[in-house]
Amino acid sequence: MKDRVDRSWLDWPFLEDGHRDFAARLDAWCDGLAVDHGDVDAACRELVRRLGDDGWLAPTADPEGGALDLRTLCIARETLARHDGLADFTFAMQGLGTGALTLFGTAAQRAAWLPRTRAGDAIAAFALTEPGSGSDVAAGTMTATRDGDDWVLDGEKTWISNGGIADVYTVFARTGEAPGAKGLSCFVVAADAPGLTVAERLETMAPHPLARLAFDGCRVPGDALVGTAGGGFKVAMSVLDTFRTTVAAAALGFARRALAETLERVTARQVRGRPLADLQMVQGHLADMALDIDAAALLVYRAAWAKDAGQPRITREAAMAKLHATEIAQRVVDMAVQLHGGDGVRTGATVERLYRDVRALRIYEGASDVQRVVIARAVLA
Ligand code: COS
Repeated sequence: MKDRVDRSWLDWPFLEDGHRDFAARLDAWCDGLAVDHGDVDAACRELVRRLGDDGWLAPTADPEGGALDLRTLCIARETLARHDGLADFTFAMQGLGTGALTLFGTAAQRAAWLPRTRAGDAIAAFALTEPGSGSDVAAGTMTATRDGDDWVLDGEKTWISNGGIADVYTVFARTGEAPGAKGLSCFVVAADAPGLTVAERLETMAPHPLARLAFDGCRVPGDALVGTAGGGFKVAMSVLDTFRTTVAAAALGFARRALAETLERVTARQVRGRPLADLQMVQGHLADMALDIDAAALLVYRAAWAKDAGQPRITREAAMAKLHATEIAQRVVDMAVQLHGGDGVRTGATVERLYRDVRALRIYEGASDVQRVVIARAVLA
């Protein structure tokens, strides 16, 4: 297929030559990526292995601690999502699952896990959501209780991506310093910790490893605490500020692929002897898709650039990027399906896959209405 993907954004001043080079190399690497998704656990393991072997997971974690290069993470997710949603997923989870360690971990915590997750030798997961608290993180009820030098974790986490195949989880639990947001703490928990089990595997419309986890007297050593006792909410929010921006980048990748597929379709498909693209109504839709994509990309790389330039918090910018990019990606993909006609809903068609892949992005890591809450608070402050 003729490559119809717009890469002009790579020339934007938000980016440096190193980013442009990274994007070109990863794009070329993805051309050789053909992983069978029949068994998602096996596919994810293979993708982590291959991404790790070829060095692509390096930007997901910094064993020295400190900030990650958010523009690189966004370029990686956008590029991977454009080629293969599961490749994007595996990349993202290595970063989200270890974000608390990179940003808040001790040297020993970082040394124990980050070289392994960056090499693809260990799989990471982020365990925040509970059966009774998704959007309202401060309402989490899972507990962590001091017992001698150890902590004992009791409760449940659900919708945990990589649940079931992860080697390490960053887990948020109530340690009781205060009610609500100020009484949560973060822990790093190895998957083989006694008392941690996978209670249920969850199936979704865009399959990936997902589970409900049970912690039943799960004992971890005192040095499993990440950051300070009672500081877990801020750990979670700081990690989400970074990774919400990357969710927006993944949405952008899906949208760009949808537009590229659509351009191919409307130039090849004939109506009354002329390409579909000659119809003004079709051109109008193409214009809307391209405009939506550029506007979202500007928000994504504005947020990433602000973070990399040293802005202490990008809560508002990340929320704007996530809200807008995920909403427009849904619209763009939907229009791509529409312009493909019957072929758009045919099982196995690229746009049919994108239609399923893009939906969850408006829900996870802060649903669209949570992003509106975050933006409104920033605007009102
Ligand atoms: N970075 C650092 N600190 C932050 C922060 C951020 N992004 N956001 C909030 N905080 C701090 C606040 O400053 C406040 O601390 P102080 O009292 O010392 O000022 C504290 O954390 C509590 O903040 P707030 O009162 O805003 O918390 P709320 O309980 O009202 O929650 C929302 C705010 C709804 C925005 C939050 O719970 C959220 O993001 N929910 C969605 C979570 C999510 O993404 N779930 C999916 C799970 S991951 S797949």
